[in-house]
Amino acid sequence: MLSSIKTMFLILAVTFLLGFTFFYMKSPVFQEIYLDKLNYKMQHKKPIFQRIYPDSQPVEFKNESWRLMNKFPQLSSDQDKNLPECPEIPPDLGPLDIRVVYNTSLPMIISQNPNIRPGGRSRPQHCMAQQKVAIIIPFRNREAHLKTWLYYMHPFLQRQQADYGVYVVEQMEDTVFNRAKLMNVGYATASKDYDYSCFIFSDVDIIPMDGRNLYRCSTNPRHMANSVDKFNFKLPYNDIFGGVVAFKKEHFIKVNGFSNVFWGWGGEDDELFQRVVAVGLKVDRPDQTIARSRMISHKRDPGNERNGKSFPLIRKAYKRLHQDGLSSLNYTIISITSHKLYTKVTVDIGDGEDASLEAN
Ligand code: BGN
Repeated sequence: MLSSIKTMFLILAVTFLLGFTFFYMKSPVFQEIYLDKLNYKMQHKKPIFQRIYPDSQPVEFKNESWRLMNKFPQLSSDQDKNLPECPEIPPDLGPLDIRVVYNTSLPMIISQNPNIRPGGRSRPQHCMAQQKVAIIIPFRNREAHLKTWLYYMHPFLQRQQADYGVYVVEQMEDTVFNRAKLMNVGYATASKDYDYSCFIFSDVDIIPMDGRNLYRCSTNPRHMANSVDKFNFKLPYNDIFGGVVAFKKEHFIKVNGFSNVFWGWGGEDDELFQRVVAVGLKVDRPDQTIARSRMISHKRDPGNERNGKSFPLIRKAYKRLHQDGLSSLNYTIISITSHKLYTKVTVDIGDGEDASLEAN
């Protein structure tokens, strides 16, 4: 009797342990810890993060005054080639008051930003920007978030004396969302539009809370949103590379862009990080005090459920790198529309049926 109770107890304990291990290994917590370790195994390359510290003293703004001060007028016509170069660090930048905006409208944002040219383009009037920056935003059914993004980001980018254009890339069909592939389409479309040297890949719901977080490229690919309110302004895991990243054109080509095979939420940014490590690049991160960013909270969108297949894909990133990405990108542009505040690219990227083929 006693021994059968013992046996039953043992069987229960073993089952519990096995079950626990199984679910733990499937959980994002375990996978994220594992992702941090992956680089050490893979090619024995240690990811190196370089911190970028701002040189300038922060300037304090009252409420939203910074949005409406047109201190750095941008240009609405052709630029004089003899202008001096803009300074490395634009003057008068500092922490910003960012909230979710409910009471605005596109006409209001347009009237508050008179120097934005069609397609959401702008550049400084009194100096020549050192970089030409394309901002790529993957999109589907997030009008309210886009409005908040435009409301803050046009004044933000103008204050930073940026020569920039905004590209909103919308997945047309009702199939599972593919953020990474939309980023690749944005890159390809913007590149045909203008001689961009720097590409910033941004979610529509992340707004930087400090003007010193320069939306431009640095020596290495740059992880801008490394201090998000949703994660208490800390990194949830060391190798996180999500939200907003900036790539020099030659670096984005070197990593062959994003993978095209990530359908659904999660992992495509971790995979991009593996590509960066695999080609021997480092990652820059602005200091966490200036990288503070606001994420507009929302429920997970329908059609963008967690991608259950991302973990094995991330582990094999270095194997697929040259076959899967910009070099294998196929899509059909439905329309390219020049709105007053952004260029809207509507695209048919398929439905992932061929994903297993692409992944090989
Ligand atoms: C991670 C996601 C990232 C996302 C961050 C922050 C995955 C892959 C399996 C571990 N990674 O869990 O894509 O940016 O959370 O939300 O899902």
